[in-house]
Amino acid sequence: MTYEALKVTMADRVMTIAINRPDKLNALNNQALTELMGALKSAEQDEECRVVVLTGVGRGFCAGQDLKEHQQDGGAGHIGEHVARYYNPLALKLYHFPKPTIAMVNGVAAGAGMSLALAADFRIASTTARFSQAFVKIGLVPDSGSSYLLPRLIGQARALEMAMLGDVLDAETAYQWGLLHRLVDPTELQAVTDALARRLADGPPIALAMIKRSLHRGIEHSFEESLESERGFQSAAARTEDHHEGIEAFISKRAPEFRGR
Ligand code: LHQ
Repeated sequence: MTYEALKVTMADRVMTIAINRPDKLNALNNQALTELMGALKSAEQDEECRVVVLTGVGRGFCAGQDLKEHQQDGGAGHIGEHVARYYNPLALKLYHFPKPTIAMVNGVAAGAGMSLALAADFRIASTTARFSQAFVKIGLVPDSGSSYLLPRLIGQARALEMAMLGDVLDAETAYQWGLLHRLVDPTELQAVTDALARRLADGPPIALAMIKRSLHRGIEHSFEESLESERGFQSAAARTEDHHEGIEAFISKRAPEFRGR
């Protein structure tokens, strides 16, 4: 697949999807939205791909919806349709993605661009990153999963403040608030992301996919339901070759080689 609004690369079992509209801080037009979905689907199907890194080219991560294109398309009248067509499927795809995902936040993440970062499993940001629930500034409300994900990550009080004021949060505060897994110097962003991606790529793929589903359920379900759900996942995990490989590697004091079987 060829991309115009993205740069997609594959190395060491890691697919990097970089939104490539740097002049617009990687704001999402219809083309970028369509390509993002296509790239995620191909990462899902590609057996060689074990991890996905989402990032932006240039000084921005993603400034959310391309407001100029949306205005030209006469967007205000059918925002609901636009969200249903592009953003909700994208947020669902990313949140439920069956392989580990990392948002490598190189710069500003605003509006739906911030929502995408929230839907990833990991957020590694450079000190140049900034975060804004920009929706309110244009008279809109959080979408693409922010109303669900943000309070769960930073708590209701801080989420309400971000959503109702739309202020730009600096990376240091975002880190202190628990929004980020790592905060690094811009010069170290790629290397720190690569190291985490490699660790995840070496992990047991089937167990990793189930861990994600299990923790998602844990947030949504009761304790009793979670125990039952854990039991089911554990039984399935125990039937994988990777589990046996993990045990054998432990006993023979060597690193395991997980194959996703
Ligand atoms: C942009 C954008 C942008 C176009 C920067 N669009 N060009 C869903 C469904 C349907 C409709 C509506 O929305 C949604 C969900 C959403 O995502 S709503 C939220 C949309 N995003 C925003 O409201 C953020 C708008 N951008 C900003 O507030 C600022 O640009 C931030 C705070 C992100 C960065 O500020 P600065 O670092 O000062 O950069 P800048 O403002 O100078 O932007 C650089 C360029 O990027 C500039 O172009 P220019 O030609 O003047 O150099 C901006 O116009 C362009 N740009 N965001 N969303």
